[in-house]
Amino acid sequence: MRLLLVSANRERSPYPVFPIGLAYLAGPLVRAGHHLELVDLCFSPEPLRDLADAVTRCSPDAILISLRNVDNVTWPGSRSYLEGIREAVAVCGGGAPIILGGSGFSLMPAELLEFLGGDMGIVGEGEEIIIPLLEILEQGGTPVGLPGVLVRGNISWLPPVPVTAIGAPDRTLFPLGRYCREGGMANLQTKRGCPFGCIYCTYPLLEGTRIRLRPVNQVMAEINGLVNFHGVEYLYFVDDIFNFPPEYALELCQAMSRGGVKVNWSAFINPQFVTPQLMDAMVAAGCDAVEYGTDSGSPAMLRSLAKSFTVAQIRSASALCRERALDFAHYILFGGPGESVATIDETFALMDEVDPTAVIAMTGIRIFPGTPLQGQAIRDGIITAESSLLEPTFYISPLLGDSLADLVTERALLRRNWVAPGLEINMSDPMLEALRTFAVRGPLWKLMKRLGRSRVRPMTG
Ligand code: B12
Ligand code: SF4
Repeated sequence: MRLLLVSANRERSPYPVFPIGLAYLAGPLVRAGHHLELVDLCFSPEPLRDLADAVTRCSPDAILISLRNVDNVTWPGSRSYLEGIREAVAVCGGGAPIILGGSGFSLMPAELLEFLGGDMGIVGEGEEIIIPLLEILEQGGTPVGLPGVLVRGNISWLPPVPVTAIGAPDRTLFPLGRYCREGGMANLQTKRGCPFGCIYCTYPLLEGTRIRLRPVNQVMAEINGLVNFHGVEYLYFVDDIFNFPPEYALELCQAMSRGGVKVNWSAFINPQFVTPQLMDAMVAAGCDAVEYGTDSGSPAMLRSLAKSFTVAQIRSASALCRERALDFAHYILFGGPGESVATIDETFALMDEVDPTAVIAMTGIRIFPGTPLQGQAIRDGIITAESSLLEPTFYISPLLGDSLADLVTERALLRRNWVAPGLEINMSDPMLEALRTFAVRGPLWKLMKRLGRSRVRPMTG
């Protein structure tokens, strides 16, 4: 079949992110004998016109649209992408069947199919199930009853079947060089799944709770290809948690060191599973920055959010970075159940003490269907069981309400290393675009200490 692959993501903050999810579909589709064309809307000045042109040029038998993000999960500076995606789907409509998929889509598939107007969708991983789905379409059938597939007019679906052997993405069709130039890095994945249960988190819903690892030699082959063939200078591991299980992370880092790979990289890591040995191995393998999904410095809030680690582990994980002069950021989520002025102060105090390169603070927690936070928000009267969560909806501790923004703003403005995207503290879209012109490799927050306070916009209304 002639297939048009559409990457609908146009978000460039904090930087343009290579559409690795769609690239994961490309290999199996080519091997199944399909002819692929790509339209990537990220860098397109006139996305709807470019999309319409691509549909006319390609004359596809099916159109596959990847929805990575539905909104920017940021409060109060919230941005929904749904209207733009709906327009894109409309431009594709009227001819070939439209198949939706991607992490954004998988969070609320039935509502999104209804709202956006596609013909069918795949919930969760797409690279295996897309093949039988297309076979059925080719034979003139309707793919009702395939796991993870929902069809307009028949939107109940069977649970997706997890991919057993995760392969490598096929990046051939995609503008990898441009993503590296403008985004500062390429991305790759070594595993899927997260066995933890933080109350707000969608990752276990998207990837499952059972960890599936890729063989280290296959990851090494992908890294070598990216570095030696594509000239990639910086890598980001998109794994939910790079250092879990820690033995696997250690094995991969040792393989990277042994293989003499000349590349720097960063990843999200969990403070509970860092050891001096693993940290040394990561640094030896080229890691030059780590991001901790810390969420809070308050013991009560760590419990409330069901984090697996303790304040003591945040302290020791931070010390391990400082001792190695490794740049590190703590990501904080303010406003969860039980957040109060006292717990906010505990977090600021802990961050002052552990002194990371950057603290990235989000205020308010986006509520997604199927998370324990949704149940909590219903119990607290923030939403009802019937509330649609398509538009960005946030849990904000009833103890604080809208004062949360001012409380965090006041405190963050006093500190040089705090970034609060929703409050535009030390981060705005123009600032990010400007910084990227300096050809920075890796995450921009690494520049925090060197830049000092470069832009401040207090929330004055
Ligand atoms: C790593 C990551 C990041 C990194 C990316 C670094 C990098 N260089 O790649 C960073 C931290 C920068 C980041 C930023 C953001 N992220 Co993010 N990120 C992730 C994460 C953890 C993994 C994404 C990934 O690469 N997965 C690996 C690929 C292989 O999986 P996949 O894309 O889902 O693709 C599979 C399926 O979805 C499906 N599929 C994909 N496309 C298609 C298409 C079709 C037709 C079909 C049938 C199937 C299909 O098949 C694929 C293979 O199995 C996810 C959470 C998660 N666990 O999924 C959040 C996630 C994607 N991010 C999210 C968001 C919101 C953002 C930001 C907007 C946040 C912000 N305000 O900064 C930005 C946007 C950045 C941008 N420019 O787009 C949301 C998106 C959903 C939503 N809520 O809107 C997620 C799901 C997390 C969440 N909060 O729920 N992110
Ligand atoms: S926040 Fe991290 S550890 Fe917690 S469930 Fe999500 S991915 Fe897993």
